[in-house]
Amino acid sequence: MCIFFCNFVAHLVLLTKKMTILDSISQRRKAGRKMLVRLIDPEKFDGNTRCDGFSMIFVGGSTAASTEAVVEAVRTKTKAPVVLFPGNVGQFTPKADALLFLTLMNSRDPLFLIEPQIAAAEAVAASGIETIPMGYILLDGGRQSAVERVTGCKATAQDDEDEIVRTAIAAELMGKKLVYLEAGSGAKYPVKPSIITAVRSKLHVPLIVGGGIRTTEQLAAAFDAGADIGVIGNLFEEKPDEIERFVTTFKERI
Ligand code: 1GP
Repeated sequence: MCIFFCNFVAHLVLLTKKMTILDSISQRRKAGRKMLVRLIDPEKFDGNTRCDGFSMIFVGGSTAASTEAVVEAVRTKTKAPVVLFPGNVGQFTPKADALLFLTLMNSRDPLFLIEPQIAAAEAVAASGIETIPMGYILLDGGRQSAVERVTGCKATAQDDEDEIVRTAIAAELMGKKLVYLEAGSGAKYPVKPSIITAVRSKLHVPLIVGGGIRTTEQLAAAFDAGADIGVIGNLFEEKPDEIERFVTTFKERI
């Protein structure tokens, strides 16, 4: 009798518990669905920035001082979750749905490896925002990225597959719930599908890929190789008309 009652209560708790952003990412992954994310740099946002049609919106940039006004404005333009992808501590706002609490895995500088996390910790914890630990791995995309410029972090060469795979495994072992393979904003070429496949084969958590994706073929190749989430920033800023092509092309997969 108690077993039935306890099970019933447990189910009720599960049903009434609000699904987190991470739950919904994991659920989509299990269902074989992909996610198309638009990255909005707060410094480039204006009233014309299209926010509908995406699985999520990431807000963040390498140099912006804050994100709050943009997060609030994005909210009025879409029902999709708005997730912070911060480039510095000042970009934290409790107004977003979740925060990617990231570690720049290939940095060797405590100023970027641990100090921003400690500086933000109290405000983040007190806000109660959903916080998703993420291992962020910077790869060489053919030109110096803003992340490299700002942090001095050396991007890992894409032909060093073993090092990239080891770094991704280490991220998961450290408790990261997401891994992001980043070729850098405005990269000349995106993350190679072979790298994505190699990392995917060793990873259990969802995999995000971004940087330099400019065609639906490149995004399809990333998805086919095992990326769960594709992030596009520059292309949609430069050519807003491309958004419709991506949304239409991937509507059956996202
Ligand atoms: C940058 O991966 C994102 O952090 C997106 O890159 O702007 O090149 O699409 P792009």
